[in-house]
Amino acid sequence: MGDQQERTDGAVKERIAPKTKKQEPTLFKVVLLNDDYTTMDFVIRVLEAVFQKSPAEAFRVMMHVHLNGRGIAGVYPWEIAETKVGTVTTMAREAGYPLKAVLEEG
Ligand code: TYC
Repeated sequence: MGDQQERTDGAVKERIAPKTKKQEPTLFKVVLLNDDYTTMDFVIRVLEAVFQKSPAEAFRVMMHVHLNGRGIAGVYPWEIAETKVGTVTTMAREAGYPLKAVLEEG
């Protein structure tokens, strides 16, 4: 038996965590912002590729952002939301568009 190992004479030590109510992970909205230069087609493509929207839903969200200035592309736990913002930004810059996505808690 290694030095680190405790001798328990075969007894099984259990430490039962106190029952706490399971916390829901905090969710973050990925919000798309309107601009005058990104094409409607590109925004639709991003919504389909990054946010798994159907063509009809992608069109609806894009038009909402176009008309209202901003709109929710999706709601995710922090790491996923953050990654999606990065993916949108990379795709947009590579295509030469200023499209912006931001995170919002809640
Ligand atoms: N306003 C853009 C245009 O008229 C389209 C657009 C929609 C851009 C949504 C960004 O997040 C956006 N070409």
